[in-house]
Parts: sequence; C-alpha cells; structure tokens
Amino acid sequence: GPLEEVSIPLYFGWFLLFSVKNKIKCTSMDFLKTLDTLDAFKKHSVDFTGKAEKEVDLEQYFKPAGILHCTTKFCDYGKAEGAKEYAENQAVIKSYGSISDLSLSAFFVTPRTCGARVYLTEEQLQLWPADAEKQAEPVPEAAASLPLGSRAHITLGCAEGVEPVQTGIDLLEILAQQESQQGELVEEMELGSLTYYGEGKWLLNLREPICVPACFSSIYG
Ligand code: 2AM
Repeated sequence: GPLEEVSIPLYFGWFLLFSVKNKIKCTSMDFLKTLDTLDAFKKHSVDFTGKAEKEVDLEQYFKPAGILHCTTKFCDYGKAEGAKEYAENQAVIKSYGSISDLSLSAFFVTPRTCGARVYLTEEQLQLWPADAEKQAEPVPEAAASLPLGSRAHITLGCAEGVEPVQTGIDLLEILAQQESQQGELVEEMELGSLTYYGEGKWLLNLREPICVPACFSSIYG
C-alpha cells in the first residue's frame, strides 16, 4: 500500500560522523589547493577553463557537497530498480544504524566532480548492491568488469550544474583507465602519488588510507 511505499528512502549509505566531517573537508581542500598550483596541473588547465593558460581556483570551482556520505543504494523512494529488495535485505536491516570505519584510499578530481574513493571491507560489501557498477548511466567502457565496490565514493564537490551521481561515473572511468594502465604518474606528493588520466582527470592515491567512522543509515529528505 502507499504507507509501504513512503517507507523506502531516497537513498541508503554510510554517513560520516559529525566529528570527522571537518577533517575530511580540510584534507580535501588542502589537496585542491596544492593541485591547482602544480605546473603539471596548470599545463592542463584548459580541461577546466576551456581556455589555454587561464588559471583555475579549484576551491571555488567545486560547489561543496551537502551531507558527506557514501551512497550504497539510490532508491528514489522505491522508484529505482531493486529499491524494495534492497530495503528488505536482511544484511541491510541488521546493519541499519551501525557504525563502521570507512577507508578512504584516494582523492580524485575531474572537470565535473571531486570525490574520495572508498575501499570497502568484506563486511561492508555485504551492503553493496551487486549491480552498482553496472547501473551507471552511461556505463563507462570496461567499468562493468571492475570488482564489486569499485564505485564506492564520497562526493566532495560538483562543478556548477553537475549532479552528484556523476562522481561515481567519473571514478569508474578513472579506474577502468587505471586497469589498462593509461595513467601518467605525475608527481609524488606528501599525501601520495598523483596520476593524470587525460581530459582533466586526476587521481591521488593515498600513501596512508584515511579512516573515518560512519553510520549506515538512510535519507528521506
Ligand atoms: P553520490 O552518491 O555520487 O553523491 C542523492 O542524490 C544521492 O544519491 C547523492 O549522493 C547521489 O550521488 C546519489 N545518486 C543519485 N542518483 C543516483 C543513481 N542513479 N545511482 C546511484 N547513486 C545516485
């Protein structure tokens, strides 16, 4: 009935605890600040500006994301494919409200989005939909063959007019390129190694993953 339908949220995911939100915001801002001052980045700034040699201020370029979280299942109040099945899944029901550590393994930037890659544990993968990597629209080439959980990320910011759903698609595209070794290692930074994947796609693999506690829950709003 209608009551059952309203009980399915907009999306499920892991929500960063209040105490660590600022830490992640600061670390990612520091990364953006450093990235846009690198000569290697300036050399490719046309990817962001459309004009050669025009400087970009990445901190201004990306509009900050609202609630920092890693989406597991976008349900669209039950309208998305598999939403009801996900909401009724025993692992989902059992884990609802529980806290676990998310391991952030990389930061990435494209002309559309900025995000952090999340490396999921076996236990966290129990909450990951089997078709999450295949459901991206449009599916980046070769992304369908990436391991389960490859799409897991936290959206940190989007360019003007870009929807956050784009962040996972950008990540899949970068990982597919990584798989076929298309990246160009640009620089060893303090936080890790920076690789350029062309067309404004940058990924910083963290030397030390950043661990952040998060609560598995959902959003209705
Ligand atoms: P995100 O997970 O990349 O940030 C509300 O829009 C949330 O659901 C956002 O966090 C957004 O992207 C995610 N989202 C929106 N549409 C989606 C879709 N079709 N597939 C997966 N996640 C989606």
